[in-house]
Order: sequence, then C-alpha cells, then structure tokens
Amino acid sequence: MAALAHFVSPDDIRTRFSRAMSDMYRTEVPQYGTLMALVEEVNAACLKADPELRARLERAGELDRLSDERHGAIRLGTAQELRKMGRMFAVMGMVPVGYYDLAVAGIPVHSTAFRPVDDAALAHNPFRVFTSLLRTDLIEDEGLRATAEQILSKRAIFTPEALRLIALAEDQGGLAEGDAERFVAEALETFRWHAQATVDHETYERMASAHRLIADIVCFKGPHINHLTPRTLDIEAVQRAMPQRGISPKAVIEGPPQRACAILLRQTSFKALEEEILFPAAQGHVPGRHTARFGEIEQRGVALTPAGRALYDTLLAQVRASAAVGASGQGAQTYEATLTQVFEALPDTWDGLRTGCLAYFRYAPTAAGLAAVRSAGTSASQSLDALVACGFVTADPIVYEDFLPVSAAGIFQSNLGTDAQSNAGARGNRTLFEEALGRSVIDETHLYETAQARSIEATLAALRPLSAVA
Ligand code: OOG
Ligand code: NI
Repeated sequence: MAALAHFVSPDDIRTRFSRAMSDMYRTEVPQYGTLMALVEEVNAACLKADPELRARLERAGELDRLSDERHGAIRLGTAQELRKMGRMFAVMGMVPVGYYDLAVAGIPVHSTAFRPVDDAALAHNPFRVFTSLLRTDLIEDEGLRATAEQILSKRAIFTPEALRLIALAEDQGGLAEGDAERFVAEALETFRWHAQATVDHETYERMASAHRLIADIVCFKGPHINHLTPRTLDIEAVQRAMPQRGISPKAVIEGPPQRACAILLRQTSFKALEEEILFPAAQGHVPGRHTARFGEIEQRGVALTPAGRALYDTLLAQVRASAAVGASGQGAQTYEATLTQVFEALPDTWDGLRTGCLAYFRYAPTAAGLAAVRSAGTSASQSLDALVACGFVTADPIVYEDFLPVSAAGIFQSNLGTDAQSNAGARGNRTLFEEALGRSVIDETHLYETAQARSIEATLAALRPLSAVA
C-alpha cells in the first residue's frame, strides 16, 4: 500500500494531459484560443451577474473546475486502436461511458465517451473525449472496404514509449513523477495533426467519395484531435459574440432550448478549417485540401432521469419532424421558435423537475438543518421533500457529464457538408463496439442514480433525528 504513495494520481495525469492538449490545439487552431478567451469573459460576467449560480457551482465543486473544463473528440479506425486507446485513457482515470449510435444519422461510426466517473474525480477535472470508431462494415463497396482496412492495419498510432508506459502503469498500478511526465508527452503525439496524408490523392478521393469521415480516419497517420470544447455558462452570449471575433458558428444550437433551468447539454460549433495537406506522389508530394478540425462550445445542465430523458427525446423528435433546418441554415429561426414552444411541456423550475422525478439532484444538509439536529428541537420524522421545503436540505442539480446522439450527429454533419452518404436503415451495433473495446461501456444513468442515492443516504444520516428513513 505504501508503495502507492509515490505515484502521481490519475486525476493529476488527466489534468496535465488536458492542459497539454489545449496548449497544442491552440497553436494548431488559433481560433480555438480566441474562443477560449471569449468563453472565459462570458463565464466571468455570468458569475458576477448571478451570485446564486456562483454559489450553486461552488457547492457542487464545479467552480474551480470551470476554466479547466473541456471535452475533445477523436475518430479511430480499428478495434486494436480502440482497445489501446481505452488502456491509455485508463492511466488518466478515464473509462468508457455510454454508447452512441451515429449510423442512424448516416454517419458510419459508433462512439463512447471516455471520462472520469466518481464525484471526486469529476470535481477534480471532468475532461472527456468523445471517441468514435469507424464502422467499416457500413462501407458498401467491398473493394474500398478492403483497401481501408488494409491501410488501417498498417498504421501505428501510439509511440512505442507510450505503449511501454501504459504497460508499466498497468503492472505497477500507477506512474511515478518522471514517468507520468513522459507519458503525457508521449500520449500527446497520438493526437497531433499531420498535414501529410499517408495515401495518394486518388485513394483519398475514393475514401472521401464514400464518406468524408472515412477519408479523415483512414488517410492520416493518427487520430488527430478534431476539436476541444470549453464549457460556457451562457451559450447564447458566446454564440452571439462569435461573429464579432471573426468566428462563424453553425446556424442552430444543438440540444434543448434556452431555459431558466438548464438541462442536459447545449452545443454549437464553428465550421471546420480548410487546411492544406500533402499527398505522397511518385515525385515527392502533391498539395491538397482537407477539412476536419473545428471548434465547439457547450453549456451543461442537469442530468435527466430515464423519464425525463424519454420526454426530452419525444419533444426533440417532434420539433425535428416539424421544423427542418436546411444545409445553409435556412429555417433556423422557425426551428428555434418551435423548439422553445414544444419544450414548454418540460417543467422549467428545479422543484418541478425534482418533484416530477425528471432530473437528478445532489442533496446536502444545510447549516440550519444541522443546527436543528443539534438542538434536537424537532423530533418529528420528515420526508426528504419536507426537509428541502423547510430549508434543512439543499437539492442541487447533478450536471450531465455525457453527450447526446442527435446533437453529436448535428455537430458531425455541420462539419461534413451535405454530401454525406446515407446508410438508410443502418443501426447501431453495441455488441460489435464492445467487442472491439474489449469490455462493456458503463451505463451513464446508473452513475447519476448512484450519485443521487448516495447523497440522499448521507443527508438523511446527518439529519437522522429529523428524517423519516423511508
Ligand atoms: C464528434 C462529434 C460529436 C459532440 O460534442 O457531440 C461531438 C466528431 O466530430 O468526431 O463532439
Ligand atoms: Ni464535441
């Protein structure tokens, strides 16, 4: 046991890695730096204007993590890559949570999110990576599929040193300072942009004509990080201010509408950059262009229970069936108006969400509650709801730490144009994904459920004389 003490904690390794990634992406995609600065300004203004929000974030341990909070995304080509990636993220305390089927939206990948799961780790740094795996089984042209698989089978996306350090961490149960430092530097190499394609121009075009995402995954040396997304407290304000800073956002914000009580996740992105790349040719190289890397912001709200989520999914489907947004943003205003109107069916007060069992909350005794116990003034048993109502218990929303498949599809699509292949009828294949990963993904609902249940248990224990155990 004592031997563990000299290991750097996975939480610290994750924070270092997330910062290193952010620094790297800032130099690779300067607009990301501009967006970060904007988000920081907006967040500071929000906290100043809304002391209650500030207090709530502070209680939830979200205030300190805010400026460090971001997610990234990568796209992998093979089961072997996914499995090794899982091992690499495990060194940073990140595990696969959730399964996202993008095939239904005509995108030939399926995904999970690697992220920390326990409360302390999340409070430390909730860095997440949306990780997609190419579904070569959805490439209809057999010749093309074989070529793609053959190209992918030959690449090595991890440095030998990174692999050595992952194995070392697994053997020892952690990494000491120098090794942790090296691990972060070596891991970063996997996510770096390579302007040089690994295939000739013709092969690239063949892949791209099946789906541009296939070209992005197959034709490069590794799974370059394709965006990093800071968390904002006011996505509308950032969306409005983006054009003034020379950034043009996509037409609509994905996810739920603006509400008094934020739910789940709202996201918007700016278009992918057109970048110069080089294709190997008989004589040296020929230049070409590729679009893959973009920027995104997100605003996170409360996690919904299965009942709340079912309502969200139904309402969103209703909106999308009645108000379509065109390829260049036509209909965006109607979409937003419809979204707002249809979502009136979902309660927009914390109490409404909580008492309707639509969202998850973290309960804690208040100073007044604890004082009441000490003076033992009340001996009557009270329900949790009654304790909240009389100010002896607080109920703070549990933040949604995951992603939304429909929103993710929208983010993918806004960066792919409209020439995407439609895999009509294609369905997710969770079993295939988990086989590739070498383990099953964690059920996110179970995590929220447990976090809420644990907080209730601790709260009732602290207020025992006041509470009904039922
Ligand atoms: C991932 C797109 C999805 C999100 O935040 O939902 C995503 C990708 O483009 O690789 O990042
Ligand atoms: Ni994203």
